[in-house]
Amino acid sequence: MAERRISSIDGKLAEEFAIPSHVEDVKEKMADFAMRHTEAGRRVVLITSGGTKVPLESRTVRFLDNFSSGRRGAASAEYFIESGYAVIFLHRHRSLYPYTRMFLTINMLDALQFKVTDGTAGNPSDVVVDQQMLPNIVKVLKQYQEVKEGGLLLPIEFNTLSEYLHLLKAAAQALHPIGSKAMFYLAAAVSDFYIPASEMPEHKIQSSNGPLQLSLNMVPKILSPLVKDWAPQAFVISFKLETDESILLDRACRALDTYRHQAVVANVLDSRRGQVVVVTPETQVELRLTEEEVQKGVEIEERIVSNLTSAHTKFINPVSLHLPET
Ligand code: PAZ
Repeated sequence: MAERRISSIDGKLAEEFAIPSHVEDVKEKMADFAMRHTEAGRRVVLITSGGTKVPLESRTVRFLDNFSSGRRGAASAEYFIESGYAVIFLHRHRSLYPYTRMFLTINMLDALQFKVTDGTAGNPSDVVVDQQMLPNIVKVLKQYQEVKEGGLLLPIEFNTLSEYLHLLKAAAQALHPIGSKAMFYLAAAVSDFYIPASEMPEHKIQSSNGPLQLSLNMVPKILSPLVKDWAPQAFVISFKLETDESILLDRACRALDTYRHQAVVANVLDSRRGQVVVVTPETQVELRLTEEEVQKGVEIEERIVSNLTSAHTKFINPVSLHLPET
């Protein structure tokens, strides 16, 4: 029964979601990355980040989108790297990106000037950075360059829901050989609904036809084959977002019951920057920043990553219980 469900999700993926032409190349890249870092003694985390776009027309003019900025995924990538992981960053095109995320609201051209020598500005090859406009730029640039030199971050972009689903499947298969050394940190906000290609109009929907009624199908629950089939030994963390706090923990527990993975990070839309609950089959641990920590610039992602990397260590090396012989 379970096998039939898994293969039907696979079939649905192939039939109803356009396969990106570069998926096999990306899979090979991810597999090489994972193997190289595992051989060097590192663990590998696959982070998904950002929202998904669901097209309404095949020559897409309009689409359904969601709120996710990608900040959680981008910040977490930095903390995972700091904790010794190599990171595959499967993110939505133009969502927040590790390291550059800190400077996104700044107009770069306002932060750059031609160097002034002897009272004259002008050698166009001499550009200086106003470090007041880009706080911490030197520290962040150093970190970024070290990460680049160490090849610790593999960025992979997606845009549409179809791309996301196929690339996540490819990632899971690429990480299969490294077994429990792989972590999946599924922080992207993925649409639950879509219009199948067979039911999608080709051209721009005309407003002259009157009010628009949409009928959306359910997106297949890809966590199921990921956990059971594609990467069965991996440490898998999903995220659950609600706006109604009263149903959050119940939904998180239900997800764990259904998919049998290792943990759910549960959060509420309005408080997600300062408070989450890490739910496992045995525990519910609340992580919360104090007002003082928020003021100091502490980020909740640092706490989430610390909690999960410790849990991953225990997952890889379960403590065997030696009972005294009687
Ligand atoms: O991307 P962001 O930093 O704005 O928000 C993070 C988040 C709320 C998308 C993430 O924590 C999350 O809960 N993702 C899963 C959402 C869901 O499908 O329930």
